[in-house]
Amino acid sequence: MPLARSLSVTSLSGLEEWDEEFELEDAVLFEIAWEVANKVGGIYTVIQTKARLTAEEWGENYFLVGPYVESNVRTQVELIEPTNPVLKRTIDKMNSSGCKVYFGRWLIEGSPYVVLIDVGFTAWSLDRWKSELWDLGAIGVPWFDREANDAVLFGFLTAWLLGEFAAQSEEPPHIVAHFHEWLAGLGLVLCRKRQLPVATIFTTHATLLGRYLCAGSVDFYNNLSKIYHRYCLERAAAHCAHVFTTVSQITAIEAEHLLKRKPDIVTPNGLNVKKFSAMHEFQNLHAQSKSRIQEFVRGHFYGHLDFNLDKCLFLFIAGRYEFSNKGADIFLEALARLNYLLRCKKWNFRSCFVLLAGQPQDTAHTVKERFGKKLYESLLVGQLPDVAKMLDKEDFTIMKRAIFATQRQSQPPICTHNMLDDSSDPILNSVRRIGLFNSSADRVKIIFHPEFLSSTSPLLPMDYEEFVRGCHLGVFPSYYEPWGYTPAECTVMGIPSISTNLSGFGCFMEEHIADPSAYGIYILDRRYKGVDESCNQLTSFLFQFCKQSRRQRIIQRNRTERLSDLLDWRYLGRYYIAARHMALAKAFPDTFIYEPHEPSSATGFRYPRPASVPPSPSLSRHSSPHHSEAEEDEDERYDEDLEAEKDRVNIRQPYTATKNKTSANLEATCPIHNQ
Ligand code: G6P
Ligand code: 1S3
Repeated sequence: MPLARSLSVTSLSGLEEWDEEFELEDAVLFEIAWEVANKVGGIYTVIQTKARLTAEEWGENYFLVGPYVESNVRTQVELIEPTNPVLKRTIDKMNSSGCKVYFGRWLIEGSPYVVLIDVGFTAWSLDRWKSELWDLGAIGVPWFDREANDAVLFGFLTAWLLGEFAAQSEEPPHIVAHFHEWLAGLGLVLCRKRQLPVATIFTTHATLLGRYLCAGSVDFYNNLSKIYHRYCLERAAAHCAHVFTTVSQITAIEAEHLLKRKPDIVTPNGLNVKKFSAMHEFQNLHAQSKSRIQEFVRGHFYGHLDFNLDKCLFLFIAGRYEFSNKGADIFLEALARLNYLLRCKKWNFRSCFVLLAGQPQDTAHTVKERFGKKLYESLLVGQLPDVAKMLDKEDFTIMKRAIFATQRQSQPPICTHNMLDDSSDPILNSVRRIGLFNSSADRVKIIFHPEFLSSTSPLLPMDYEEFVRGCHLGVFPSYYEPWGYTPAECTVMGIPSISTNLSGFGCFMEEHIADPSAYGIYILDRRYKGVDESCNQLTSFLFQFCKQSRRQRIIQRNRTERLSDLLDWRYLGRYYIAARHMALAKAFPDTFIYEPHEPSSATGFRYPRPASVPPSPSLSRHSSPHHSEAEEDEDERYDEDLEAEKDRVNIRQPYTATKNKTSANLEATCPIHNQ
């Protein structure tokens, strides 16, 4: 009995309506990654945020496949009996043949099914499988590379799972298997070698060589023995896939040169955007979170709080600790230059980045409580209080003690933790070199919090999301960044950010927004400028940002938040859908046909420049929100502009796809599309 599944995405206010029906028949989707229910980095975010949309589309026929990690399963997965009879037989068969395979629901939005494989349990097969791999493609995996050993086990086990699933099916099945990153890639290679009835997709989120070549400080020679065989696995998967994808245009270029295959389609990363019913709710959240950050800063700088916290701007950088790849090097240098400019110009504000909790406030609370009690007692007996007696000797002693405690001789610390490798830590060494030590003359203060943020931390009890909301600007001047979730997360929370034209996110926004900086999306040129020039541009972005008034910042945040539809999986998920249709058509040409539309005259959707912003031809000069009465009407005019733009590029019909008639109008929207 054919299954008809339909996907209806109609609620994207800013972008387009998209309502389509297509039949996938009995097709089953497996999405395979080492980061399924196993947080290591950005791939986890991709899969976890996309799950709801994919589960809506594929329903009972969507299965994520990842490694079994007991600690993760305990907190994230509800283990259940397999619901699909074919999959149940498959798992039973594997488990009776010496494997340990679990089935459950991943407790995230969309509650997708997960198949989790305990690779350690089948380690007894490692040598045999490695020798098979050698016979297959002369890829030799050394014994000491634990990650690559896991990749071999995971690869053979996932290919076993898919092969067994096909064998257990009564009718010839239509399986789509989407593999992410080199760690999962071997399963794909084996599917093709064994000629399984599987339409395969391989997505690379970064290339191995790209990452190594860009990270200047990585110990290249001592890592040489780990690079080549991993690269071979990655390249084999890219070449064997029916459809090969990367997460951005910039990584597509990298893949073309380093993996020698041009991606068939770019599948940009989205987020699960939650809209507030009240338009300005996110502004209130900014104010609430900011006051908690202010409290932390008050505590960190106690005894040195000679600046007005209300005029303090909070800038931050966050991410995997790859000092130069993530651009922490040029951020620190730019902060030193900004400090100089602010000191010269005597601007009436300061800036901080990454932040801490307060103490003197406790004393104030204690004295207030005691004061209130005496006031209450006096009123109870019907007398007005004698103000001279409201504070007694003990109150004064407590207050004096608090004041003495705040009189510190040393500067406020840079780092919130004691670092084991203090003398070799690249951030601390950079701070020493640029001499930003939080002295009272410095207009730029630095706090380094070298740990993941958590609401249970006694130091700064905030989750990352709350922290981002309370800041003013996220600064991510990465050199190597295939996509870059950090600025994307800022955008959907209405917080402006700086990214670069070497990051997938930066290039994507540049392509889709007429004047990104007017929307609080500052894109640094790290591709065509030297380091010093880029650093000057970054300093200029920071300086211009610091010069904005509160009103301008509020307007800019509103604009930033308006872009969130662009980053929603409900919009970006279409590229994954297109990749799956392409793969189905290539693997099962008798059942599925993929027909891209003729290229249209549309040039792709672009957010227009906000009405009140004068044209800014130069990338290095950014447009601040105009400070005029006209801003009051801006929202209305913006909507009109957007409607006009939508009509111009005719974005309401991206593409439709049906069984035996899969069609696409991808040229208008896909960054890359080589059929
Ligand atoms: C939000 C709040 C306002 C507050 C403002 C502070 O917009 O709704 O009440 O004044 O944030 O903005 P700032 O950029 O100075 O943190
Ligand atoms: C990679 O994680 P990373 O921080 O090592 O994959 C992410 C998800 O696609 C991507 O956002 C990021 O740029 C890559 O670098």
